[in-house]
Amino acid sequence: MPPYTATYFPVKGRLGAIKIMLADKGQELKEVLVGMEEWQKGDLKATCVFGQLPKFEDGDLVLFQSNAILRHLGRNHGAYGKDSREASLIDMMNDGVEDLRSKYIKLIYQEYDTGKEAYLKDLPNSLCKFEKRFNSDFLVGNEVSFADYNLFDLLLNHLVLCPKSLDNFPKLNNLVKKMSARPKIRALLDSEAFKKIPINGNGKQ
Ligand code: GTB
Repeated sequence: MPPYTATYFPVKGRLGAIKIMLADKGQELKEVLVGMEEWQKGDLKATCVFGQLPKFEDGDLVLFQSNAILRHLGRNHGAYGKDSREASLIDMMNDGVEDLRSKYIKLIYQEYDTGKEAYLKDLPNSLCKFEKRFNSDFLVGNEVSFADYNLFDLLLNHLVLCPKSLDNFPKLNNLVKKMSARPKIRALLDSEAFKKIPINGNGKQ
């Protein structure tokens, strides 16, 4: 039996980075997909701590909040830095990824038709903050962390939103290239199951 179960909508959304990290760490994931009709009945929502998915189960530990899930997996699979100093820096960078993801989600679900041009104009101001942090292939230290998986997933979404979005960011391009080349991540990205899942729930990408 896989140790981990994730319950989520049939989209990459906030589960994408978690799936990429688990694949890279050689971990199996059982997925429970929830359709909107079932969700709108409200029974499952009522059991979710914040009324939202993803839900993540590690044995009898039940977690909500995608970033708490990433941190949990980072702690348990050696992707949270070599010491507490690195862990704090990884937290900081992951909070930055969350800030950009929130803007991306707002664009996709609320402003896609009216706000895409302004979003793309401002995007370099967000991306340059990450670009500046790379002294190696990773955001912090010399090992992959949960923040790298999270940023990588979000950059993949941005390359779909605008294929040229990383053109002036060699270090972000390097992250995408290196992460995509990790054999277990490559296998996930190339799998039909992963390719066919939409990024978002409203058909926008
Ligand atoms: N802070 C939380 C986290 O990081 O986990 C945010 C979780 C969240 O926004 N969950 C959304 C949700 O549960 C799904 S992600 N929405 C339902 C609700 O609030 O009742 C965004 C999303 C929305 C819709 C679809 N869809 O239609 O398939 C997919 C993904």
